[in-house]
Amino acid sequence: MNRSYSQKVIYQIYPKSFCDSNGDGIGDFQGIISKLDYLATLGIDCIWLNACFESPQRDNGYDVSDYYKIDPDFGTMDDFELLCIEAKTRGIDIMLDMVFNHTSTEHEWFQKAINGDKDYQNYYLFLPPNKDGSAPSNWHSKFGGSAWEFVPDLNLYYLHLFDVTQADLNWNQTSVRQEMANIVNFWQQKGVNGFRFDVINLISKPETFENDDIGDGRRFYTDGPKVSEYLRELNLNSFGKNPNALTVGEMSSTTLEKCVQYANSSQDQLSMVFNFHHLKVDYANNNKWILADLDFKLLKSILFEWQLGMQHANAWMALFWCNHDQPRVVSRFGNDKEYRKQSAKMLATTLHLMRGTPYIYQGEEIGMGNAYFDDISYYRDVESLNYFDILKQQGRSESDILAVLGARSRDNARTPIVWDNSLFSGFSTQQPWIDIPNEAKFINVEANLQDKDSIFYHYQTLIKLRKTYPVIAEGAIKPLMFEHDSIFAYQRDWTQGQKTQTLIVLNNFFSTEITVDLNELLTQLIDFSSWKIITNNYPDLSVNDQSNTLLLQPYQS
Ligand code: TEU
Ligand code: CA
Repeated sequence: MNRSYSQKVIYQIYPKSFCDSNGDGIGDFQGIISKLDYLATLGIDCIWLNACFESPQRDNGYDVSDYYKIDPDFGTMDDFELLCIEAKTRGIDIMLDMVFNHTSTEHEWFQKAINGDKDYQNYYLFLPPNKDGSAPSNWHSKFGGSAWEFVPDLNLYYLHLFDVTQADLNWNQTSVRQEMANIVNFWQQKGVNGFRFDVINLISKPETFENDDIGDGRRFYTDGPKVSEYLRELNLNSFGKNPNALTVGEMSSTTLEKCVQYANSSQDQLSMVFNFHHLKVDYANNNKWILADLDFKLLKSILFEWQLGMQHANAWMALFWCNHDQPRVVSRFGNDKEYRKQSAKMLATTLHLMRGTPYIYQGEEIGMGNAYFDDISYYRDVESLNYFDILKQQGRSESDILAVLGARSRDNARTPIVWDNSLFSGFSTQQPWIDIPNEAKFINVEANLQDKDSIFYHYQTLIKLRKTYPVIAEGAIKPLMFEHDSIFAYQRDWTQGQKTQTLIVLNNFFSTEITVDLNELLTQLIDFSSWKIITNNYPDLSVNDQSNTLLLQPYQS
């Protein structure tokens, strides 16, 4: 079945760091409005706005205190509605971030609960201590420490899988599920068609809470038994009635089987899913805070496993390298020193021509890299600040921890967009909430727009290709040259009646001394004569650094 959104490309904006219009050093909606023509030039179809409802900002908006209000840092409801109108006049839809697994402890529901209101205590996971006074289970918060916080006045613990100020909601309560549907419907009535659901596969908690003696507890609360039931109900009671709805679920530590279920072809739950397995291939024993080199074969096997698995089930997935929680891909999997431009383009081609919906994280389209902050005073992210202390307590040296943060901290993705090389990079007129790394200055939007061979125009080309060739939006995928230890290659095939299209995508992932003659490789694969090269970085086709080539067999008459 065709999916209306298979040709779409979604651009993720972290509002705090995109563009500041009123000189307070914090990005805002008026700032985004001022850059909509830039995004229209790129050619994207939808803007995913990271969490922007009223929040104490302990986790930069993923701690919501009011789902019906825009956080004043970003502007007013009028500013939001103007953003929607201005985006729509450019053919761009808006996707909002629905943080439904937990609320801020400053939310009125939690405040009522903590003041003794039993109905609202049932909105959360409040549980009595064990007989020995210990927490209901030994689970860890993903931001470090226990996942339970004791409230002496109530003699109860509450669950927080993330920060202590982010209390998990009890989706087993019908009233909670109704509240969530009401929130989606409120924003749909304002013309919002897109919804990203934050860690939505964590909402089905177990009936009983037991200790995890082999892990941090995630195996007990991840992909719980009622996730699909809750998603179907939310679909029926809110976005499922909207023919233009586009929904994506962030799936934490999930499985391919579960994602096939959540994003199946009947679309009774979500349109598509984010999964993160391909972004753990440089973790040593699955630990984000222990650096390991990119395991390229593992990256290929995971991406192709998911591509083939979702294809086989006719389910749909998001395609992404970066987001606001991940280090920047050109620094992580590319080469932001000698081959920034080539590797950024190569990574974009590898991803954008696969089967699924591509997401571009703000700044990725101009090759922004990690911040590499070398002092803890530059960091803002609660997860990074917590782990700075935790890793020190574990005996890691400060220089080692800063090296790890420099590579892995979520703040790497949250530095302000560099629009030009002026004092505050065209982001603001004063010092931003988080530093703009010095070496970033020469990587800016203005320079990209002036360079016809820039990373920006390569992304623009990829977006145009997706809208031009059905083989990209709808075609089947199969791996090629899987055993090759530096080429990432695959084939796409599409047929409609008498029309066929075949696309071969070859990417040299490493800027090593390996001289890869794509020409030679291609002739091994295909009969060159009938093929049209529609884009490549290097006309001679034989490259020894990071580049890519893609070919398309034209429509057969
Ligand atoms: O992230 C889910 C999540 O697990 C993150 O903690 C992320 O995977 C991890 O930091 C990578 O090391 C979502 C949001 O995207 C994130 O910004 C929020 O902090 C988190 O949920 C809690 O709402
Ligand atoms: Ca501002």
